[in-house]
Amino acid sequence: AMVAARASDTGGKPQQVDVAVVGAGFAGLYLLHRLRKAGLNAVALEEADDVGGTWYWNRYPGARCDIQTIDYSYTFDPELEKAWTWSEKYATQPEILRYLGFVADRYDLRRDIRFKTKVKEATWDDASERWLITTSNGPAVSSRHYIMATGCLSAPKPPEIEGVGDFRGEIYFTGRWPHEGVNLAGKRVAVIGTGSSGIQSIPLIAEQAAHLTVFQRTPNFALPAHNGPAPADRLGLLQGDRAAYREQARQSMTGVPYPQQTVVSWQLSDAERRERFERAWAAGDLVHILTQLWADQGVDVDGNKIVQDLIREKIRAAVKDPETAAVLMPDDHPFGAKRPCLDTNYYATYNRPNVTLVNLRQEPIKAITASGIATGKRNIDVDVIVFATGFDAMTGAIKAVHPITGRSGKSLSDVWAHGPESYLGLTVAGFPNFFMITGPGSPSVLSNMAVSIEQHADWVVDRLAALRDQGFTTMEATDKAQAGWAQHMADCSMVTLHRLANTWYTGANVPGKAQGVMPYCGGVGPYRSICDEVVSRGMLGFKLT
Ligand code: FAD
Ligand code: N01
Repeated sequence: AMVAARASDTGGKPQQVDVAVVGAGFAGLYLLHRLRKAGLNAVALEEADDVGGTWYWNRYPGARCDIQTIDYSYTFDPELEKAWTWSEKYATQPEILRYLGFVADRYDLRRDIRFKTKVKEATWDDASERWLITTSNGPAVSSRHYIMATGCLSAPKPPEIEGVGDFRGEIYFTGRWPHEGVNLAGKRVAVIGTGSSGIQSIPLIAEQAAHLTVFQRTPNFALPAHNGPAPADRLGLLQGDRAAYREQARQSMTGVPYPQQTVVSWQLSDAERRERFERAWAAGDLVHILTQLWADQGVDVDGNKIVQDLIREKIRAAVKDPETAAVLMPDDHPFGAKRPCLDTNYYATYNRPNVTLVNLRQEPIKAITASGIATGKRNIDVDVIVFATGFDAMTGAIKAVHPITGRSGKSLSDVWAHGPESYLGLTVAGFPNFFMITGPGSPSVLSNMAVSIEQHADWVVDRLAALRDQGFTTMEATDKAQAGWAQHMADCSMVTLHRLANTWYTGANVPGKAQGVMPYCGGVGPYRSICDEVVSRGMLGFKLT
């Protein structure tokens, strides 16, 4: 009866499909394509008025990818790869958005996407073995399967600072930047936050604004992107044997085809380490510097500290004022334990006369006032405040659909009250026929997401097709399998340094959020093998009915 009541709230009969997908970003688009090819009829529900997801919303100045674009692309269709050429090593947001639009058109995906449609609630009905999904716009959807491709960096964090409503100037969020752009000429601008979004936008905002004040709480490691054309060596590898290059990415630790480094730091002399570091610094490649220096850099604090020291040296050299340089030097987390940033002129921006850095560790923000920002020490008047304060990552967009009600009336938020639990990062016990793409428990954000998204979507669609072909109607993770996955997740994270930093990977950036390393730390290739093994062992850990 409850289900029927909700359907009638939308004022019409629910739309009947095999599969409901939420989101039309990188993941939702590929899912639609694969579902259609598997003969399953599907609809994607998307809050925005166009495709693109991350690349639709994040239009701030300087927005780009930080995985080389030849790697950060779909790989499912060699013809698609031939039909599109990236103009740069790291494409800009407008170019990536054009690419996703191109993909949507090429595979005629838009006809199955309902735009400007936010999903509000989802309820499993045991009797009919279907999900009922209510929306902000148009009919509800009744589906056999429910896939959340809602993104792990798609729910911006609220400002969390007192007095935002009092401010008389303009306020912007990097993750919701106005489509028409913002004219900052002649204005006094504040940027709060020095994560990837802040670090990409600060140099360009500084060029436009009369004055820029950067409010930094925790300094971050940033590396020069050295953007330009795609590097000849990487392009050569790709073009030499495209299939082998893509396969190596799928089997790699990070989703980018680099070999596993085996030499450890103490087998190298100072000079050899420096030589490796300088080569990596000059390459302008996040994955290279994170994985190719020495094997212990990501697993051992001493091996890691050597990298940190070398980067701090670079910061000291780039920033003229020694006090400012000291404030910019990260000192509270291992390199790589928090997502490092790729920058263009970031540190040099602090040499400009129109840029000031405020160290919030010494003078925390007390409040936002009518005219600007008040710290413990002073009032700083500004015309514009830019929040580059990040996202309620990995679980934010999933929990925003509330409630998601599974078997026996249990809601996902309640089940996850002490932190997200899953099996393979893709499914949750008690929630039949429910799937998450790059959710907590997936390698997602510790990888080239394009590779993880394709793997997740392929695995899920193949399972749905197999289920249908074998005459089953439901699949659900067992509690035991889920507990085993939690243990395996914890074991994997113990051998990395991620647990030693307070970051959005661990939930530490959102006040009150449950703490724990959310992404799977065991690597993309090993993760893929596990997912394949689950299938080859007769859907190990799943109940099929
Ligand atoms: P998204 O692109 O986030 O799409 C999710 C969609 O779901 C959104 O369009 C959203 O509107 C919609 N949605 C969510 N909730 C609802 C709801 N309730 N109802 C209806 N619609 C809903 N990853 C990399 O691997 N390399 C990079 O270089 C890289 N750069 C990044 C740069 C930025 C600025 C950011 C923020 C992230 C970056 N990422 C990068 C991560 C990036 O999010 C992923 O690579 C990828 O784009 C995610 O695709 P997705 O489809 O899973 O999610
Ligand atoms: O967000 P973040 P982001 N008062 O959470 C500060 C991807 N991405 O949007 O560290 C004051 O990293 C916060 O300080 P602290 C990428 O995966 C990629 O920049 O919590 N300050 C931090 O400095 C990335 O990791 C690209 O002390 C506050 C900053 O705001 C992820 O998205 C570009 C505050 C937030 O940094 C998120 O990046 C952009 C407060 N109340 C994003 N709250 C590429 O380059 C937060 N901060 C590809």
